[in-house]
Amino acid sequence: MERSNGRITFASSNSYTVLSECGSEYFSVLSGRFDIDIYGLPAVGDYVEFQMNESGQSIIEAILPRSGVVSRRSAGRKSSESILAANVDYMLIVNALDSTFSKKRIERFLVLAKSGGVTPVIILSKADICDPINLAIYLLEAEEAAKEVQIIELSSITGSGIEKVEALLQKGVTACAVGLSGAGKSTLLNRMIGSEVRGVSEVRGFDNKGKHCSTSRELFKLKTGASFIDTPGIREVGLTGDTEAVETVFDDVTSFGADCFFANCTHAHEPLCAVIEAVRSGKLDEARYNSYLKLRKESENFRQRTESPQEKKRADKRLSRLVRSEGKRKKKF
Ligand SMILES: Nc1nc2c(ncn2[C@@H]2O[C@H](COP(=O)(O)OP(=O)(O)OP(=O)(O)O)[C@@H](O)[C@H]2O)c(=O)[nH]1
Ligand SMILES: [Zn+2]
Repeated sequence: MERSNGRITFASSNSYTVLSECGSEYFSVLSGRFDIDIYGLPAVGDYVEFQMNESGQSIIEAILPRSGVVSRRSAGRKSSESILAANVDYMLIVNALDSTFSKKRIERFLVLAKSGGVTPVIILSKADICDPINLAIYLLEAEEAAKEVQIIELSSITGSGIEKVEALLQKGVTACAVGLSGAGKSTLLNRMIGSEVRGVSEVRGFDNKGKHCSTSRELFKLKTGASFIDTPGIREVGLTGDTEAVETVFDDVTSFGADCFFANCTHAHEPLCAVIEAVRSGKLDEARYNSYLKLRKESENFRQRTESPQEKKRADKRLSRLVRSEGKRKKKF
C-alpha cells in the first residue's frame, strides 16, 4: 500500500482524524510500527504519513518533523508536558475584556509561545461590552505584559476587529487559540467560518467565568485557507522547563542585570544587584519583577524534576506502559 501525507485535525485517546492532501477525512489509528519514542503520540496539527490496510482502515505510520508547538505542563502532573497543538504559526492568546482579564495569564502564555517557537498575538475579545475607560486600562496592561506583540481588540458579536485576525490568517498559516474557558475562542472561530462549527458556552453572569464548552482540540479550515485550532479553556497555564524562554519574555527585567556586581547574579537576593536596585528606584515595576521571579522558579522546578534520575526512570516506565497498551489495543484491529 502506498503512503499518503495528511494532517491530524482531531485527536482522542486512541483514535485520530486525518485530513488528506486531497481534502478527505479519515478516521485513523496508530500502526503497530509507529515509533512513540520519537515524538510521543500525535497531536492536533501534526503532519503524518498514513496508509490504508486491507480492510480499508486508515493507519498512521509516522509523524513528520514538527515546527511551532503549543505545549504546557500537564494538568495535575508536576513533571510532564502535554502538546496541545503542533505546526502552529500563531498562538492567539484570547482574553475577554471583562473581570476575567489577567495580565499574569498573558505573561504565562507568552513564555509558552516563546518556548514552542510560535508567534504570539493577544486577542482582546468582547470589546462590545467593555466601556472605553476599562478598555484603555486593559489595553495598557496587555501592552505592559507583551511589548512588541500584536494586540487585536475585537468583538465576535459586532464583527469589529475580525478583519485584523483574518489579515493574519492567510492561506497556509496555522493559528491555535488558547485562553480561559468562556474567553470567546469558539465564537471567534464560528464568526470567521460563518457557521456554528463549535458549540459556545454560557458564561455565568456573576463572575464572567465559562462553564467549559469545548472539551476537545480540533483543527478547522477557514475560508482564507488558514487552519484554526480551537482548544478547550485552560485554567492552569503551567510552564515547562524552558527557563531561557522566561528570560527572553522578561528581557526588560533581565537587561538591568548587565550592571550586577556578580556575573552569575540571580537577581533574587544578591547585594549590588542592578535588577533589585532598578525596582527600588522605581525604574522597574515591582509586579513585573515578581512575575519574572515566580515564572523563572516554576520553570526551573519543572526542569529539575524532569531531569532528576528518578523522574527519568518514571518517565521511561510510563512510556513503556503506554507502548504496551497501544500494542494491545492495536491487536484488536
Ligand atoms: N458580548 C460578547 N460576547 C461574546 C463574544 N465572544 C464570545 N462571547 C460570549 O461568551 C461566551 C463564551 O464564548 P465561547 O466562544 O464559548 O468561549 P470559549 O473560549 O470557546 O470557551 P471554552 O470552549 O469553554 O474554552 C458565549 O456566551 C459567547 O456568546 C464577544 O465578542 N462579545
Ligand atoms: Zn542581579
